[in-house]
Amino acid sequence: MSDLKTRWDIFCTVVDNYGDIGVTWRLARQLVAEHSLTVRLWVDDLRAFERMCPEINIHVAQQWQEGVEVCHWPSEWTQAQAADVVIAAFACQLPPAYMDAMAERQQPPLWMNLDYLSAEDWVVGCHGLPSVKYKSVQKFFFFPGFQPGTGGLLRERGLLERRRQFQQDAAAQRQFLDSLGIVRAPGAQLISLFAYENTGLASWLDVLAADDEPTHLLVPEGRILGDVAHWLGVDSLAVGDLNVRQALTVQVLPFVRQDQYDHLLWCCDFNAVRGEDSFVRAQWAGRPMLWHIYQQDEDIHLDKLDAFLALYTKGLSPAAAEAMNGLWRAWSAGQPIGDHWLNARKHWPELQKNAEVWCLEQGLQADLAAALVRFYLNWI
Ligand code: TRH
Repeated sequence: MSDLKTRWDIFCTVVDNYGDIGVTWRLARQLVAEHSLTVRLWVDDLRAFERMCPEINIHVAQQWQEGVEVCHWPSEWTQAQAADVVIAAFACQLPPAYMDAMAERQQPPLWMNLDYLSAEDWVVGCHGLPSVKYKSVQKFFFFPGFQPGTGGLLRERGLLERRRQFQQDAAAQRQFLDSLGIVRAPGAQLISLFAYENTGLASWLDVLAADDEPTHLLVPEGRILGDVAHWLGVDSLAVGDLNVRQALTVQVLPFVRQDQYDHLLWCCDFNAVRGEDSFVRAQWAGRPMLWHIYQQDEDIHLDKLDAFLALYTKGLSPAAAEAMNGLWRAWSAGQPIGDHWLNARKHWPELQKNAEVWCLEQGLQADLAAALVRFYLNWI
């Protein structure tokens, strides 16, 4: 596959937060690095991008980053040549002039919509199906997913091996944590917390503070900080702040680049994540985790949550599965989770084993970038 000299265009509109750019940036880099493809990434908002890739110059229309041609998606679209493969991420609307350019090509491009991640069963039936047509150009649905028959998950080559080595290397972990100014108290469990605002947080922090075992909670800058500050009884929090309440140390971290965030997840005993991309990365960390799902209208996110839980807890004993279900559902509903946390702790070795087994099982699937390339090869 590596000698394919096809040109790929990926379109990303940043709806909110970091998931849209997080997924497309990861995918673009991987298509270049592992499949030697020529990739342009069109992004409408470079500021979100800059947070996870500080080299981004938000003032220029075109730049190269890690072999990817990053283009600022202009509000006024001037003529651009359409690529051989066009990916519209998360149902974003392509510029009409670009759609015409696609239709004018002698050989129409492969046009795909890279959809949101869901564990629901219907995804298997819809993955790869034709969607709408624009003139001669057919669009296809491409669904990431956890089950065979879906497009899989983003996973770079050798990721799980790198993760395993890092988790076995105490010195490398210490060096990494040092680089972020994290000095783990002896015997403290490390927890990372990346979540949306959550009224259930206080009950969790109460329990962690009152625990016999120490906890070091690492909170990257972001939307949950207000709730953390409220619980601590401080006006605001900034990067580097360290607060101790009984057994709980709370430290605010900077927003780091994606690779560093991976290493942070690999160091932690437990990761609270959100959205889509950090959720997947926590699974690759192979450690117990908690998902704050992105809220959608009419509570359709709750179906997604339950669909994932059904798969993820399949190998657990009924008691451990119940504990996980309780914890995850309460967290995503903004309800108190203190008791659910204590309940989950009773099943810790089982939850640890399950996280590792789940990760290895998912690692057997073709990764999403490889599945996209395979889809293209089958299509031509
Ligand atoms: O930021 P998110 O909530 O993003 C999204 C968007 O809201 C999107 O519109 C929605 O559709 C989707 O959720 C479901 O969460 P996510 O997906 O985890 O993206 C965060 C990205 O930020 C991910 O790529 C990891 C990255 N990241 C860093 O690079 N450094 C950091 O320090 C942290 C905390 C995250």
